[in-house]
Amino acid sequence: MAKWSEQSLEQTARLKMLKVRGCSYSSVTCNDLCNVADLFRAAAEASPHHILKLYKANGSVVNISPMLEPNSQDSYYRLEVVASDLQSIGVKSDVDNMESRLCHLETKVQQDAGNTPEIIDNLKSQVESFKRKLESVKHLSWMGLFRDESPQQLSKFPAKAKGLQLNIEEEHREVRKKFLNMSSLRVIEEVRQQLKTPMFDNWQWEEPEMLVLLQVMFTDLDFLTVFHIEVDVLQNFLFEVYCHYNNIPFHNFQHCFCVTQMMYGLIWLTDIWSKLDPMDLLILLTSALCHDLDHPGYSNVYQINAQTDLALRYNDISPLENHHCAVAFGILAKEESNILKHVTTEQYKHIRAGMIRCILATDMARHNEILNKFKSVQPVFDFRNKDHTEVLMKIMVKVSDISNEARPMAVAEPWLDCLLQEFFNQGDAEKLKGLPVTPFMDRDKVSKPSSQTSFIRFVLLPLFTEITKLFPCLEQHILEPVRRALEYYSDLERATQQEAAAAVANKP
Ligand code: LUO
Ligand code: ZN
Repeated sequence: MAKWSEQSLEQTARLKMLKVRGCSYSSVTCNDLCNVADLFRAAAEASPHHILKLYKANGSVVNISPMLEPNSQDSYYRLEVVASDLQSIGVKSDVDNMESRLCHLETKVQQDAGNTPEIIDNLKSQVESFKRKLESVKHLSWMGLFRDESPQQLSKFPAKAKGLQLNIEEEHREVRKKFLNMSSLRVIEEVRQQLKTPMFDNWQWEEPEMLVLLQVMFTDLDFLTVFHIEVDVLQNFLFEVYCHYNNIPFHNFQHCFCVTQMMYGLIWLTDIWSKLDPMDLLILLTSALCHDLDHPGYSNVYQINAQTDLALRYNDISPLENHHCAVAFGILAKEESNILKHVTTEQYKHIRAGMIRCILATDMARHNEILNKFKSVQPVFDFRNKDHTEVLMKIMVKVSDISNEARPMAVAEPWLDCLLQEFFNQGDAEKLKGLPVTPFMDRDKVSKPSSQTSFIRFVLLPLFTEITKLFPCLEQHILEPVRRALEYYSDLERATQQEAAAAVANKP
């Protein structure tokens, strides 16, 4: 039986000009999959027990499948033999058992001797470092050896939580220092103008700079004057929001910034800043900022199926969105970060109710409910009608939330890779736990182009078309780019299918 080697067996086999023989999409069978995997195994001289992972030149993982896109002269795949068949030798459970036996022993000794002998601390750090080595190999999630930094997991191992927590707190301190140092600088006019359009490229900016740009948005919409917000309170609020987004592939602080920046752009492009009450503008921007706070990287379906604490706490009713909103008001409950400190009780009630409505509206399970409501009022829209403005605000937060494809392709496409990475992590976890695998989260079944063409055709275009009926100027700013994105992914989908069909035709 193959044993886990001291360090991950990394044999980088540059597979130049490897033209993988594809199969027709519908006829992909294990046979074909095994043939392709065998081909890679042979190339990497790996045994049947070794686990292979294939990476693109940019480091993202690709599935080893007959649908694999052929590489070209100047791009290659990187093949790694990342592990042996650890499940069969049960490394994961052995390590877990060792760790829990150690924790049990530590508790027992503390009860008897009143303290923890050095030997136990040494043992624990050795187990910890061995586990870190195992987890350090990326994408072992489907082996049950994934770096699970969820609060539930961390609460079981205080030492690990403490170590990880220190790193995160150090990083936060660094970001805060840079943010406050930069916040006195004046942002140049060209950047301020770009900030008001969907062309803005978030990938060019680091987290302290994004915090400065968020402060610019709140300032340029005159919120500090209208709501008597002190600059240091706003900075504390923005920093607390930053600290409460998690380090996960998609629903992280970058996503929060993108959604807020798109909302800021929509407010200016639609001229809605002159048509809505300033409180409603504050609701829109603050809801966008807070709409995914403390997202764990696993969807509502996962929360409910896995019966997580969130699902239990919110009775399966939009558990994530309820949590995001509760975290937001937890931050506002603190004196030093309460940007609503000086508003009247009536204003506070209005703003709170508006934020709850808008953040809860981002649950995609309610997509059709909200879009149909908007479709019913759009033809007779009246900005003086509360029902009309309330559903418009929900639509604006929803549009901002899923609008990556309205951005330039170079900005949008990396977001889809991040999203699929987070979705596939969930699909892996569902497989490991024996839960139903969410359809578009199964890395063995989802192709990037076809999932995106469906999403654009059936979700994005109907939504963006409806809001463009109310604000025709959005045709050029968000509808046109999304139509171009649909063409791009449709071409990609056709090319992939033609490649597969050609491969079948040429099959010996
Ligand atoms: C829509 C959505 C829900 C949860 C998390 C992310 C997303 N977003 C996207 N999903 N946000 C932006 C995008 C995007 O550009 N593409 C996709 N693509 C696929 C995977 C998809 O179909 N997502 C999807 C569609 C409908 C749905 O509920 C009705 C949930 C997710
Ligand atoms: Zn979001």
